[in-house]
Amino acid sequence: MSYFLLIILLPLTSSVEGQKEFPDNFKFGVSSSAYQIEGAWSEDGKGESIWDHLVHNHPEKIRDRSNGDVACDSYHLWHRDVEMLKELGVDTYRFSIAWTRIMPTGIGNQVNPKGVEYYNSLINALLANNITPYVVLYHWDLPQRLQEMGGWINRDTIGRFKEYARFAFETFGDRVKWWTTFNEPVQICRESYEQDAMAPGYDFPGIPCYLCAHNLLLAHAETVQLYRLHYQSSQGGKIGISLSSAWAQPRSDSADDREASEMNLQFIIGWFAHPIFSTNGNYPQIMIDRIGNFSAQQGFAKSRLPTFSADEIRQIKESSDFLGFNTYTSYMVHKLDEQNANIFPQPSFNHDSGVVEYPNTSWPETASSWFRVHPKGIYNLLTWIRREYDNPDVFVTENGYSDHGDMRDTNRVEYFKKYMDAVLDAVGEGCNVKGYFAWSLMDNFEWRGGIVERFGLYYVDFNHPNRTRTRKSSAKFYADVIKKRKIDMELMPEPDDYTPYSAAEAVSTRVKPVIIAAMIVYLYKLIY
Ligand code: PNW
Repeated sequence: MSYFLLIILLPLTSSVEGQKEFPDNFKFGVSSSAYQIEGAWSEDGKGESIWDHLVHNHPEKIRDRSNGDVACDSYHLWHRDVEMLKELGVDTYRFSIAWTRIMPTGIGNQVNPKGVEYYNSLINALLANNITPYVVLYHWDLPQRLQEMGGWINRDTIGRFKEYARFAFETFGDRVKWWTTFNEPVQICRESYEQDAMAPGYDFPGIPCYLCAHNLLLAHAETVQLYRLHYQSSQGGKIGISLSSAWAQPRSDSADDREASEMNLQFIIGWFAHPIFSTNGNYPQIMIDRIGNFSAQQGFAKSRLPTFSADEIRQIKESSDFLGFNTYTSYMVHKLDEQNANIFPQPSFNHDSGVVEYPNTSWPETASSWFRVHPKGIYNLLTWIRREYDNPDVFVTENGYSDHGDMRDTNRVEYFKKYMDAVLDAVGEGCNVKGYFAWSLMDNFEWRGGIVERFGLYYVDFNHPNRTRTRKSSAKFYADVIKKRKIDMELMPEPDDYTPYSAAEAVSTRVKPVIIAAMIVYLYKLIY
């Protein structure tokens, strides 16, 4: 009898185990972005971006006063980057193009051939190694010249972006088959204009962030239309957008707290996803209503949330072949009520959304103040997206962990185990998740977090002139997941050996040439 049971149960358990494997066509990758890794900020004709401008004019806004002038120096060291991608065994590499490297002012009358050459070399090397390039057109580094004309608040920027995108499709589209227009529009608009948390760093709540988002959505849709009309059938690629959010965990099971979570997700994800991925298009009704009502109460002649025409709603709807999604963490949420009515300025995005976010102190901390570990969050988000937008194709385009640079980065390994396992749970329930990109290939310039907050699978020695990269435990762990297509919960690999670039070495590299030169001069004088 017991044998009989065993025979029945064995296939069952192995099929449960089997669900924990990544599907055959699931793509694994790593992500990076141009400003965070390339360096060479003004080399070979590159123009100034808003990040170059911010770090040079306001170094005090960066946690350690570092900047991306050299960063990981990938402009020169991309061969090594490709080698690392091969070591990891990834199917695909997500990186961004610096607009100012190929169009120095952002305006299409001037193209920089050296910049084009750089991306051509990188793309060709990836393809030669069987790694699919997954290219982001805009990861936050707007040309400074365009910012001086109003940046994303100016409708003219839509056309400028389209011209840049057209050039990219024309130049790289024979080889690049995966395009993303924008990385994280919420960060681009809210953190840059609403809160002084990104470049250009305005602190102007309640108005510009909605104008920025409106123009970004139009720029996205027009660019996708351009691609679909002129390039998609001949080049055979796909085009989408990467959105982002933390999971909003209701403070309690009460109807009010659950509603706060829904409001938060509609304001953060729905702001961009509803116009593109919902059946009816346009902004979520809750945003239209709340911002409209508050605007009227606050004495505005019309809503601070701009209005799309019927044609624009149609154009934006379905303007993505896939949904890229970045997530790292979760927040606790409850509604803004009488007791805390005055914590946000009026008007402001936070006041409009009517939700208070706060950290759950029982979730483990990371090196970033905004970031605590809560693996269930990614599962909740993926299933929310599936329900809300009729199960679109999703790529997790960023997910990763920040510490202060441990080589034996056990916390990062644990993070990946749990978060990837939660992704598998979502896949098991039918979510169309097609791929996963770890953030990030290597430690890099973490925006306002400088180089203090490190997200890399590879350690980068920012003191070394060669920006030496060394494999952390997490790099070996991720390579194992990719190879076996499942997560080994027991595995904790040892990192590669790493010797920090010492002060003595630094002095000797700089002093040696001086001593040699002095000796030559001395010998010369002695002889003649
Ligand atoms: C991403 N959140 O932003 C960016 O795309 C990267 O450039 C950056 O280095 C990385 O995160 C790490 O900070 C975020 O919802 C987007 O909590 C969303 C969230 C956090 C970071």
